Amino acid sequence: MHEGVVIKARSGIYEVKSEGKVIHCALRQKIKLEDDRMRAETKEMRMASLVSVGDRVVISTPDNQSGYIEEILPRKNQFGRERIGKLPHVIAANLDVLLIVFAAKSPPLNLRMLDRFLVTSEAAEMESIICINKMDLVKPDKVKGKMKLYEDIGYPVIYASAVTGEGLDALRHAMQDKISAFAGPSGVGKSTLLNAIQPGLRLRIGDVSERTHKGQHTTSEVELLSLDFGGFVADTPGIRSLGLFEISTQYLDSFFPEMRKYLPLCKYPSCSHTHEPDCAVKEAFELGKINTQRYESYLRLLGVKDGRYERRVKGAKRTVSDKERISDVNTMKDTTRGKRKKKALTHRGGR
Ligand SMILES: Nc1nc2c(ncn2[C@@H]2O[C@H](COP(=O)(O)OP(=O)(O)OP(=O)(O)O)[C@@H](O)[C@H]2O)c(=O)[nH]1
Ligand SMILES: [Mg+2]
Ligand SMILES: [Zn+2]
Repeated sequence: MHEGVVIKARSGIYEVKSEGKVIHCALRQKIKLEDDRMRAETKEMRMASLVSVGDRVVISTPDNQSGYIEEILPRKNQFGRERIGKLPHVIAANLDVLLIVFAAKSPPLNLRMLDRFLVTSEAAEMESIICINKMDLVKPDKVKGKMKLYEDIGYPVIYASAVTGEGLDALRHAMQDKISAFAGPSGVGKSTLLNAIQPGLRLRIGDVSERTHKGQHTTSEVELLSLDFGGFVADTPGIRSLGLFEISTQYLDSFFPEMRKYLPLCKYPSCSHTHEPDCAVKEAFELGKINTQRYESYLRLLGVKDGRYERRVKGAKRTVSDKERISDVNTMKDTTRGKRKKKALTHRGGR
């Protein structure tokens, strides 16, 4: 019996890297039967999430060439997407770092979507690094100005260009000796960057349609690629913001690092930071300590329809009727939230 990491999964055959060798493994029937983590309508889908790239497994190798997966070890985290009408699909498990890649331009830099990726990554307790690619297409200062907000929150931001080579060393440094994944919308240049980081990977690259500025979903399979300078990286297919794992609204506030320090100071432990009195988060927002865009992202993810919130200028009326209704329901239903949130906070610590 050996331990290994699944580096590729395709039609029921898993490539497992163990002690420097790659062994093609099948899954023991007993695991398939025992597993109730995922109940899918079709065999393929179930397989896709039962064992995923990045999973640590115990294998037996009767003939040294091929083997069996005997046990799947518990995951420390998982990154994946929702699919309309289907069960969620785990794209990669046990990631040390999620590199969230967006383009400075073409497709346009969508910060709302970036917030969704960041929250998903926080929820999975992965380290997140933001990478803004295609810096060759823009005036750098403008984009850097936009991104300062994220640097202030504490997220590392790497500015890159696969064309000029900018940022490639910083990316290599961030990935070295880690299990990482490149995630982000389609067409932002994830595969192109990886090809530039390690020539020889020869990942397929797509065109960004000039007309729609939308990517074409060129990458479809996920594989952990071995890095010459140490570590593994997964190139993942572009994910539409809609397709990210749903995030529980219960802990949503703690997935916004800049809100965390204010959470214990709200009067009500179950505060949704929308309409409650003595809310430390809203107070911080009013004082300009929490960015409006980010607060609006929070409201949207909470389920507020338009996610707009205007700072209370003297005498001005707030526009929060939708959220008030939603958070009223939350407050009524969920009395244990504060306690659990505190636990989550201590556990996660600060950034
Ligand atoms: N100008 C410029 N173009 C780039 C850069 N990086 C990638 N591109 C182009 O952007 C397009 C999309 O690149 P891909 O690497 O296929 O994008 P992707 O993120 O892997 O897309 P999916 O696999 O669909 O998720 C290609 O035409 C690349 O040549 C860059 O730094 N600058
Ligand atoms: Mg790709
Ligand atoms: Zn509050």
